[in-house]
Amino acid sequence: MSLKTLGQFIIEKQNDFPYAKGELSRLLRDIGIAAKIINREVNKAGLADILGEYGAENIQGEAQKKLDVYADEQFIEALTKGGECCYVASEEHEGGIDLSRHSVSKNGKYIVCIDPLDGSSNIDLNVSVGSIFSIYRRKHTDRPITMDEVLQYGSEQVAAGYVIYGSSTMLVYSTGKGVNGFTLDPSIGEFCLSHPEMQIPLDGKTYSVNEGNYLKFPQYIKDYIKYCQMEDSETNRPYTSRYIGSMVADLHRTLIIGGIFLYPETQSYPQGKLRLLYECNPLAFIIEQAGGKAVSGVERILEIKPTHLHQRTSIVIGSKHMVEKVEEFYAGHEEQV
Ligand code: P6P
Repeated sequence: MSLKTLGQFIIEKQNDFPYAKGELSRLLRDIGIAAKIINREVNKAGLADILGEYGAENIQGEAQKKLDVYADEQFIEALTKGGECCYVASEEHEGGIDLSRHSVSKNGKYIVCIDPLDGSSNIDLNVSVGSIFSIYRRKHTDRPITMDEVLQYGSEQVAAGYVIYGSSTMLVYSTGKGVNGFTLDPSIGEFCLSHPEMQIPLDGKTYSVNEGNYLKFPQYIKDYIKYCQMEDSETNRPYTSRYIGSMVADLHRTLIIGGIFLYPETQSYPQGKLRLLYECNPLAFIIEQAGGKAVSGVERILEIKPTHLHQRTSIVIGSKHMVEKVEEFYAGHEEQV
């Protein structure tokens, strides 16, 4: 495959959007630039004094590590300078950041929701972490941005993607016409197309869930986990259990080889733990574009009505047939109630 950089690919695909004037292309490139800068720091985190508690706490009440803050700053800076983004909702900020007050961004057409460094508690353990982004079109450019413009359904995303800082650094994204993966070539400092037209297998042999929460799961989830563990050669069971505890890493594996990832509601997180706007919606968009499925248990993730920036949801996501099996267990449970 001849070398094709992210920039070349974005421009080439711009023709997929007849009315595109290049704004989304520039926005995606801005995100790619931030990812390369963050990658540089993530890769040397063990060396720099960037490890350790930053002292502050983010709105999740979690100790904010310096790398979280650094990653957030890089995305905000790249999006502000790029001028295509008028508003950012970030895991690291309680409220959104209205960039439209900056002259360069006042006509920005896009709203970006980001988890700048997901799984950052794993940084000190040298486990893969990731950045997740979700892009919406601003609905009204003739008035100040309102929260209802930010709280759009996941199905209204114009683009979404993630960066995984792992054994190699990859950027995987979709603009609604399939999923493409780019691997960072450090020798030239470019993301290069390495995984064109990614498709998630309809079936997999891996299930991914924090089984430490088993006793707190709803009954239909407990029943499904037992189903995964039962011997049945026709359906390749028992499945293999794999849980990294970094959503981007667990989802990337699921996208590549198939499988299912579950973070159900528990007593500790009655709405589920993972965030709708900047974790579940973008990853659900990607997985659906790759031929998979993503539900909360009761409904399609992309059809959940957002009500606030840091809203949580339960999620079951991955290979289409595996998610449908969980839905059967849910329906069966509903009948029993
Ligand atoms: P638990 C990381 O903190 C994160 O937000 C996701 O990346 C990950 O999937 C999940 O939380 C892990 O949560 O409760 O299993 O440690």
